[in-house]
Amino acid sequence: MNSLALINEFLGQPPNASSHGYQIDHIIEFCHWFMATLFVGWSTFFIYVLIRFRKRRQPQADHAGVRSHISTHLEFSVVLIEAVLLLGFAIPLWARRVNQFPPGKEALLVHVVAQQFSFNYHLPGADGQFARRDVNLVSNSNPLGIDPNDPAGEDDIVTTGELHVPVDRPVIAELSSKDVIHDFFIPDMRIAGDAIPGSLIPVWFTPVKTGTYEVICAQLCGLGHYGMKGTLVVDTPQDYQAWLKERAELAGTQSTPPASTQRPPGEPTSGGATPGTIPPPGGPKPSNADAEGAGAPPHAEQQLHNAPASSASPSPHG
Ligand SMILES: [Cu+2]
Repeated sequence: MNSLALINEFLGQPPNASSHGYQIDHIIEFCHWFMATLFVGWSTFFIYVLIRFRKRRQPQADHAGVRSHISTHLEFSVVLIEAVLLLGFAIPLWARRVNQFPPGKEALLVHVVAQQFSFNYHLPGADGQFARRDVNLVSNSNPLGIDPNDPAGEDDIVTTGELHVPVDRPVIAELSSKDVIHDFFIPDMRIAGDAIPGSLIPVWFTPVKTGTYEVICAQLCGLGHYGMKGTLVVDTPQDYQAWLKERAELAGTQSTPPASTQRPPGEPTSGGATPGTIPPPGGPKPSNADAEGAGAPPHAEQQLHNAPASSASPSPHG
């Protein structure tokens, strides 16, 4: 595979970081080399024909045309190679991706809920149980509509924009969307799947290299599509446990509003909007908006719930 890797690098493909990615790289490389060979072959033939059958040399047109069968054999070979590529490589590879999911106990299951213009992640926490979600409970401080009365949700972890996963463990991401069709795409993991409202679409991958990778939306989903990016951090198992602990601690502070002393200096202690919420479009401007806008450090709670500035716009049209 490495001998062929040149063309993928040339086309700007980032290095693979997942266990199945090399198979996808291999087929992309083979297809590109195959197409490059065809391009050179047919171009050479075209130029040869232009010169060989030019009018000066061939004043009298020959209506019988080509008598040799070389081109028939060539075309048949191309069809055969394409059929082998499709039936022998592409379809079996695709079938393994969609039919052979890792067993539930072994894999890390995460719900990915896309929205204009960010990705939210829902992890089940220590009990392994996801809380019930209800679209009627969705608010700016509860982006996934998690039922606060469901005991399964007490240890659930919700993050926006950044997801951590441990290395060498399969990850199953169940994709859905709150508004329009998005596409959860992690180029380094060689994985992509549409996030469609009303559907739950699972995709899976096993990260094999620690690091920070870009998550992007691969469906034109609105005016803010260009900014719909996130981060996947592949941690060592120890770092992943530390992140889970940190998230669980942050989640524990969710229900308690920050004491007035925790507010940034200059911010009114009461009367403003609740931290972590965004006023509805056209609604009154919160009195602490200026203080927040002036670069005051966000509360931990806001970090947990709020999407990045580009995606926190309350307008569904961005
Ligand atoms: Cu999108």
